Amino acid sequence: MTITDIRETGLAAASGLLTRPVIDVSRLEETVGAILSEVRSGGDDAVRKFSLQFDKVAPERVELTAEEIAEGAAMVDEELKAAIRMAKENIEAFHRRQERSEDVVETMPGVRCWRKSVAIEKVGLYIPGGTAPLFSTLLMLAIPAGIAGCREIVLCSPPDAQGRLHPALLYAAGLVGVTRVFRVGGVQAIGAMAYGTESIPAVYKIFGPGNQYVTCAKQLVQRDGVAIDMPAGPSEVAVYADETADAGSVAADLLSQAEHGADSQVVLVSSSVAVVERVLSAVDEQVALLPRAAIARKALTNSRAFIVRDGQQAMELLNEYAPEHLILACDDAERLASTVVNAGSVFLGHYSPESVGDYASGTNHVLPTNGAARAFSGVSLDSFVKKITFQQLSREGLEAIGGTVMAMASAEGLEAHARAVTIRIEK
Ligand code: HSO
Ligand code: ZN
Repeated sequence: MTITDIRETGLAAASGLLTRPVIDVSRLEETVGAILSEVRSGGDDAVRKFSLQFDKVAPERVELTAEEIAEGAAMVDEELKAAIRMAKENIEAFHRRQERSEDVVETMPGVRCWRKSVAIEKVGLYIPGGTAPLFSTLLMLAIPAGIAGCREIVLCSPPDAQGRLHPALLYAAGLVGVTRVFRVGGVQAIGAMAYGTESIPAVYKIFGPGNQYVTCAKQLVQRDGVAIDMPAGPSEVAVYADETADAGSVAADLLSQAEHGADSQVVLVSSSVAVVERVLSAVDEQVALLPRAAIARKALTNSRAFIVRDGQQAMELLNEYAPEHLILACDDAERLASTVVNAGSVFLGHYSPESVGDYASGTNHVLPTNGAARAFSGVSLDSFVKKITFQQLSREGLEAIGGTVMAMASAEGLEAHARAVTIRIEK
């Protein structure tokens, strides 16, 4: 971790250090695009071919039956089941409160306008594989999808060498109302959900993280009109720690993000040189104890610490960086939090580790990375609905607004627009 002192130089000295490693998907586009178009034309056969080629496993039947899901789920121990249920309750409680009914607005007498949230009928959720697939991410996606009222909630995830999905993933899928489960991963899974195959239904929006091939595939299917949640980049956390912060806790927070992947980014900001030194030595101690030490160590090599003048300069730097997660490990966390303009999710004070939000407090952990927090929000109930506007005019309403529409339509040279009004009024 490099330490940069910006107390004298100001933010300019930091800006080069805050840039993320550039992931250039253009060089992947050809490969990924070719797989997608083969899946589009070849359906299940193509999915099978690529599953064998890339994942070395391709079960004859890709969809799991209800019995298979229940059998897998039954293997989860009671303690983990209870934990998943509690997380589900909290995520559900938080996302349910995002439901809004909007008022009918009478913009002029007789001109009534309103807006309604309507669920996206079919959504696809992608959960990457690995030793422990992130079943928590399935909760973060399927729970709001269920609340929104999505009719078809499709899950795709790559199976292990025996063709099985992780029991906890299956338990979570059963709990949160996933409607169909497929053991397919990679670009072929994204293609299948985008275009549909004999076995896998096409969906209208695809959610979930993945490696750069999966991310590239999501971006490419978008060009064909399939919506996506957001391009997922490497995970990030930034921590602002003042003198009251506990070095061990801050170190653990930094490492909890670093252990996600070798490309994860962690940033530490403090006005105290002593705090930075204490945190970095705690990081050194703790990293050695981690099962994923090698990954975390790699991530730490592209991570940075900054010494700032005060909380205000810290926030200028952090707003510039726009982290996916921001932890304010300081005394006046609430005051600083009110000045956050760019961040995916913010954790206030000394007792709010990011991992709580990752799993169980209720907020969503699918968040904008790579600086996207400047303009994008994390996944929420809104991600699973469209907002449709409605309007209804009375004759009086049309008479009142007609002159305005006619004047504007004529000025744009669009006479049929004007006529649509006059023909009604003149009747
Ligand atoms: N920190 C990740 C989410 C996650 N953490 C899942 C543990 N499991 C999102 O940035
Ligand atoms: Zn995490």
